[in-house]
Amino acid sequence: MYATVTGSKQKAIRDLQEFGYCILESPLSRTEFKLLSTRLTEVAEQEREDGTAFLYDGGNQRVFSLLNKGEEFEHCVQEPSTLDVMEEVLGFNFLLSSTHANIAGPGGSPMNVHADQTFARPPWPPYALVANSMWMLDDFTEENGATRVVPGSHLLGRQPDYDRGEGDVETVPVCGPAGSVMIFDGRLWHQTGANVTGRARHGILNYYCRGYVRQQQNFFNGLKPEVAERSGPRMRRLLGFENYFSLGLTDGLS
Ligand SMILES: O=C(O)CCC(=O)C(=O)O
Repeated sequence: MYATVTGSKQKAIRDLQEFGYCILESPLSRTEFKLLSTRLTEVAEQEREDGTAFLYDGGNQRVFSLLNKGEEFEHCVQEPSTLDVMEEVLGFNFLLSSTHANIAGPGGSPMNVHADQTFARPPWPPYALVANSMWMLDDFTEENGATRVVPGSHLLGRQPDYDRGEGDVETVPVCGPAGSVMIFDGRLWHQTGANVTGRARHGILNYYCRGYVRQQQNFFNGLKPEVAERSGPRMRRLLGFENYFSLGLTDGLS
């Protein structure tokens, strides 16, 4: 038995330490969930209609830069109980690295097995530099392409070695009811599963990094000004507007 859906922060942290991931019970009300899910579906449909959609792997779709695409996504990246667990993995004043959606469509193929800290050359330190969260906007099942993981692989502290056949390592699906949030260590080997159903599996990936790691998205360049303007202290900190010790200073001042 690996990680299971939990409402307990202590169990979540134990699962993260042992297996490299945990699954939190839905932190959203039904109304909040509906708003988030509806907005993602609308944006994804719109991008397919207007020809700007990023389609890949035979049926899958990425929707990038969600913060520019609806206030619902601003609430999601700041959800307190997920940030609370994230802080256990990434430490004080961690940052939002990026937020985008991955929709595993019918017929979509599995992604290659990988860990999310590809940018870091080996040897990796014995802790995560980044961590991801997968917001399940549909029930995640083995059939509809639930994210698959190699439990415990975060402790290997390296990427799979494809030359030694580790790209074909056995993975297990991480299933949970719609609304659940899987949080996973940046060193965990994982992949999108294959969706063999007739309906899309929607997930939002809110990806975070330590306060001294470069963010995946350049928010100072790409974020709509109105999003930065309406952001409160927590959001400003996540975006990188606050300093991290002597990093990120403005004119030599914190
Ligand atoms: O969509 C998923 O289930 C996982 C996506 C993923 O592995 C990634 O974007 O790195």
